Parts: sequence; C-alpha cells; structure tokens
Amino acid sequence: MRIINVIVVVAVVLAALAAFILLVPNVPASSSINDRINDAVAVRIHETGADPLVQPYHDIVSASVQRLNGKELLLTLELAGDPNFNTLYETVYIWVIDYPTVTGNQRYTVIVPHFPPELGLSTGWNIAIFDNRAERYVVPLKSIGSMTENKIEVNIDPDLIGNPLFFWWQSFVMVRVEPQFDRPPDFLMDSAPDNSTVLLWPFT
Ligand SMILES: [Ca+2]
Repeated sequence: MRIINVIVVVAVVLAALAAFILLVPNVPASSSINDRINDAVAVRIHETGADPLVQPYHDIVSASVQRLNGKELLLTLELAGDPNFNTLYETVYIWVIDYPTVTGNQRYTVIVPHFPPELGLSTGWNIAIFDNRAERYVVPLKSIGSMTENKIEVNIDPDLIGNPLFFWWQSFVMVRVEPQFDRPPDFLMDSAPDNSTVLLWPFT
C-alpha cells in the first residue's frame, strides 16, 4: 500500500513538472536595460585598413527582449539615430542568448546586419540565427523589411532557439569593414548591458 502511495506521489510530481516545462515557455515575459547615450566607441577586434566613424545609430539607448506568447519573441534596440542612414560599412545588431540545459550551456546568436548600397551586395536589412553550440545557422541569412526610425525590431519564433523556460541575453552593435564573412565583425561599437547579461524569466 505504501509503495502504491509513493508511486502515485511520484507520478503526480512528474506530471506537474511536465506541465510546468510545457506551459511556462508560453507565458509572456519581459526584460529590458537602459544604456548610456554617447558611449559608443569603435573598439577594434581585427586589424583593418580603415576605422569606422562612430554614428548615432551605433549608440544603444535601450535594449529589450520580450516573449509575447509561445510563438513570438520580440527583440528591440532603441538607438540614438536612424539605422536606415547607415552608409559605407556593414552595421550588425546582435543579441547573444544563453541558457543551461542538462547537457551543457546552449548559446544562440541573433544577427541583424544592414548592408548599405556602397557595398553593392544584397543591400538592406537581413537576419540570421546561429546555433553556437552546434556551429550551424538555424536561420541562414535572409532579407527582412525596413526598420522604423531609431529602432531595430525583430520578431522570431522561440522554437528556433529551443523555446527555453528562461535565458540570459546581451546585445551588441558591431561594424564590419573588411568583406570577410567567416569571422565576427571588425569593430565593437556599443553593448547593452556593457559587462553583464539580462535575465528573461516569466515570473518577474
Ligand atoms: Ca549607448
């Protein structure tokens, strides 16, 4: 009799845990961080032939990540200038997303590059999502619509990043001067937060 009771309790606990894991990734959640204005500087990562001039659209004013529901994750950067005025070099807006799993840390990078007409490539706004652990793109580079004034805003399906219960994120603005696409961009311009991460968690 006692063994049956234990089995029933274990079954109830497992069912509750399964419901928690299935339902919580659908609960709306919001996280944001403000960043100092006029703190963007071109920090060199690779040796290049030129330095980009710091522009208002390199400067993050605030960053946010919101889970609207189980199918929409909204990533936003408010900037000090209009990113549609980007000229000369590729400007890249990035969110790095981290969360633990039973088999180790999972990391995804959401990459939103803008190619100005001067580059003569596929100009305009694009998105790609990279699975850093598997070292492969879950979303290869594809074209997206224009950004609204002073804002980067992309909406992704959380299933693309494994639909975690919670995660930590950090956002970056980078510039690529050399057309070398098998490595990160050449300059870091701004980040938010600068030296830490923000937690997206549905119960705050
Ligand atoms: Ca800033």
